[in-house]
Amino acid sequence: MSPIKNMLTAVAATSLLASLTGCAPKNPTQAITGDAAEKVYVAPGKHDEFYNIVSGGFSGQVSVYGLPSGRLFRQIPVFSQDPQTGWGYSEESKPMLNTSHGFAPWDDSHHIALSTTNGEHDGRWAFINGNNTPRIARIDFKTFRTAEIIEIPNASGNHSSPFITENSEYAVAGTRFSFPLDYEGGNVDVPINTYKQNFKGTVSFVGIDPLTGHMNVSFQVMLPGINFDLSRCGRGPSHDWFFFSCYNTEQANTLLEVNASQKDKDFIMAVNWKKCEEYAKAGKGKTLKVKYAHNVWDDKTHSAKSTMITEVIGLDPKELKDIVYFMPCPKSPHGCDVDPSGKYIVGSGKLAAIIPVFSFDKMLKAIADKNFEGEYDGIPVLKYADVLHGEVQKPGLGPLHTEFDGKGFAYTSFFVSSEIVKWDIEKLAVVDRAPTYYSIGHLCIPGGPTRKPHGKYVIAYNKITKDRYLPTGPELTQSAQLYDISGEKMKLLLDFPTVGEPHYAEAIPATLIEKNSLKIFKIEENNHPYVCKSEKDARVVREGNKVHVYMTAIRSHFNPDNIEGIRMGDEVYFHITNLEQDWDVPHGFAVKGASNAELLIMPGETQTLKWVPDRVGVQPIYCTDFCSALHQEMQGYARVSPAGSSTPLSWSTGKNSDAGVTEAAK
Ligand code: RUQ
Ligand code: CUA
Repeated sequence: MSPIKNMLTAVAATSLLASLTGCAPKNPTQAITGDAAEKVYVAPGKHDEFYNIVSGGFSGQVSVYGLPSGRLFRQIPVFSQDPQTGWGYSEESKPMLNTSHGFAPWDDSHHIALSTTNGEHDGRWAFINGNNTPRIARIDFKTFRTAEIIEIPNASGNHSSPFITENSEYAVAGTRFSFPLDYEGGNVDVPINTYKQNFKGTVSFVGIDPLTGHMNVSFQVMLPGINFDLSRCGRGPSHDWFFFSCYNTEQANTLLEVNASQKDKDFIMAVNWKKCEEYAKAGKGKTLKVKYAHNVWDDKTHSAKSTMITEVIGLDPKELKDIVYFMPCPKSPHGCDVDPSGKYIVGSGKLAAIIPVFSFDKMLKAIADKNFEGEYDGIPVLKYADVLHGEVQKPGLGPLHTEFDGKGFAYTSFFVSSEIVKWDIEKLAVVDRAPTYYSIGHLCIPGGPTRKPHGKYVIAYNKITKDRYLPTGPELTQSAQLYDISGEKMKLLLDFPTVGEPHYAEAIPATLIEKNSLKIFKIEENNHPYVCKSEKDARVVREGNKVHVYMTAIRSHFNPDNIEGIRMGDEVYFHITNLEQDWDVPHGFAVKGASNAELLIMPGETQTLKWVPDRVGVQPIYCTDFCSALHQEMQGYARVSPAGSSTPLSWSTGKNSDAGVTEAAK
């Protein structure tokens, strides 16, 4: 949440406010109208109307809630390891977390972007950014799993990401921190105070394959060294454009809270991505040497593959004059949001006392007239008055983000004054305000960033929850709040806790997703190299000090469940295939003393746990997911003998202990 902190301290520095923590609303027990409970009540056995896909912030995960109930359905590990499923621990999933810095099993995730077709939700994928080690992940709504992660080269902090174009042509990734870039073969070991000369920024356009969803870094735009914060694609008439908020045009390298708040205006940057695409295809870019990881999950091999890529196309706006323009925007803008008509761009200056709304038509006209105020590092700067639709006066303190209801209204979150403010886009007039508890960051209206918002609710994602829930030690739960926006006035309906700090979220009608949800993986389509498609193929194979266990799981036993002949110094790979072909029958797998995780294996899937025994003896293996009445019987043993022992390799299921030597060992 550094943009926020940044804003806060800057607020303090400019002594607009004494409070550093944002304001608690005056009336924390705001009256809830009598029908609020009814409006969020989803009766047992009934389904919610919307999925709410919420960024897990510093947890590096995504959480999935139902709306209006606020019930939590799932946490999806993305840039994180998850010991309950084995994500990031199983041999198959480890490559998903590979980067040019090596294995990076954590990140700081801020924004969700749901795939769209013609500017409307299509229910196929969710994208999320990794802010730290710059990455974008794609989650497949068929499985609710992370299907792909791509690293972003020439970037440091991927914050203005992964906002997406109207037909999911591209997701974007803008570098938050500019830094010395070696793309011109230069030296990157430079003094930090040479920021102005040596530090550079980029925004990358990550192409998305329309059929498979597979991503690739199609091109990047090489930009001056400033901070890129947030972004949104144009829609309808502005379809070909992308807008980014920029701060620190002062190019400060220290104490940004003061030094990056010097100028009255920073920029909203407009990028004509269609033109960029044309230039990239016509070979007008430069080939830059880079190194970045591209990791793809395959639902047939049930495994991930990681590839290192070494080149990217860079487009230089100093040479390609008509791809990038700057629009002056007051006071270190954070949110940069485009309304459903695609005609207006809302900039939210963190320190501004107004909300500027830019007109896309006026921007085009100013560009056509070449009516520039000047250039910033070779990029044309338009005149504020020429591109402004108007300013919303006295909206509140600390505007951050804006969503739209599709009925001509915008809803802006105000961190410092802890409220949501509803205003009329054409008239630029405030029509309603509702307190939040407290210090709201992002907000979400179902379909809010599309051409046709589904409206109905606005959800506030708050940074502070003091006094709202039972205490849980020094750290209190993070929180969301649901408001009814079907009438003229916003009505608070529900508080619900979230996992990790909630940043951006989107909500989508359940009907667009539930019909495509996968129930099982077909065992006949399982192409895992260590699959075991029937119990009779279960076996144990030694290759030097590697022991491969081809194991099956079905209610309620493993095959084999007795294994002998493992020796100290061995690496044991348990490749477990879940033979079930019924919905919702995963099996778990655990071995005593494993230093990594357990596994949760879905019907028809194969997953591998590596185990390096640390002592001689007999260790239990067992299922960790209560799968049948005889789940507690779903267990077995692995015997570990001393290094160099002559215990023969043997395996079995269903041989009694008094039957003597096992079949295989005979
Ligand atoms: S930011 S709370 Cu990282 Cu999306 Cu504005
Ligand atoms: Cu399988 Cu419990």
